Amino acid sequence: MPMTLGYGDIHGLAHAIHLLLEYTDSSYKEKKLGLDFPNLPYLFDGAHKITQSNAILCHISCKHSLCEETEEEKIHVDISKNQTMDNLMQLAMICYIPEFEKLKPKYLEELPEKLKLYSQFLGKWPWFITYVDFLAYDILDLNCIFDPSCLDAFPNLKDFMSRIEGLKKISAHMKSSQCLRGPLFGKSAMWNSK
Ligand SMILES: N[C@@H](CCC(=O)N[C@@H](CS)C(=O)NCC(=O)O)C(=O)O
Repeated sequence: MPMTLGYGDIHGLAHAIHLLLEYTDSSYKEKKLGLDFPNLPYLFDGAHKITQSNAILCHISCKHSLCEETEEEKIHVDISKNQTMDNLMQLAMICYIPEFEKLKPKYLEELPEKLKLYSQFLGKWPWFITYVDFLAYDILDLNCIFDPSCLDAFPNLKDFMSRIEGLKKISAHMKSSQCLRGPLFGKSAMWNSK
């Protein structure tokens, strides 16, 4: 039975695999993904082939009329989705480097200042906005796994997390085997890896 190689229309990481498959006379076919910017994750929705996690979230959100509407909402969404991505990268960065144990105390020391900004941004509102609620939940959740007491000083963020977890469909998903609670990072990470 032929193997199937799936990748984008680029040289990238698949070239060496192609060479080896040819060299070993292996029987294989290619699944051309047709992605503009091949990456993971990707979402295929009918004719749409989408990469970039925030573009995927935005697409799903717009399909369900959960998109921001006013100029103020658009700015709010843009700021918060980029902020959550920055904070996710900061956490991922320390988790992937060999000096993880050395850098962890500094991360933990700076974490309350970062969380304070989320707390002030949310203020008295029940939600951030649109799909940003799930991004904000995710970064807060990751930090709670990293430091379980990190939200103790921020009751509005704790309440926000409970509200997300209390949504009927989210609560059911979290109880299901489909909900992947870990590992958080890939094999080469120094913390919470495969
Ligand atoms: N900015 C991209 C980053 C995607 C990314 O770095 N994906 C990682 C997995 S988390 C990957 O392995 N990409 C496949 C690749 O680089 O070939 C996004 O938000 O989707």
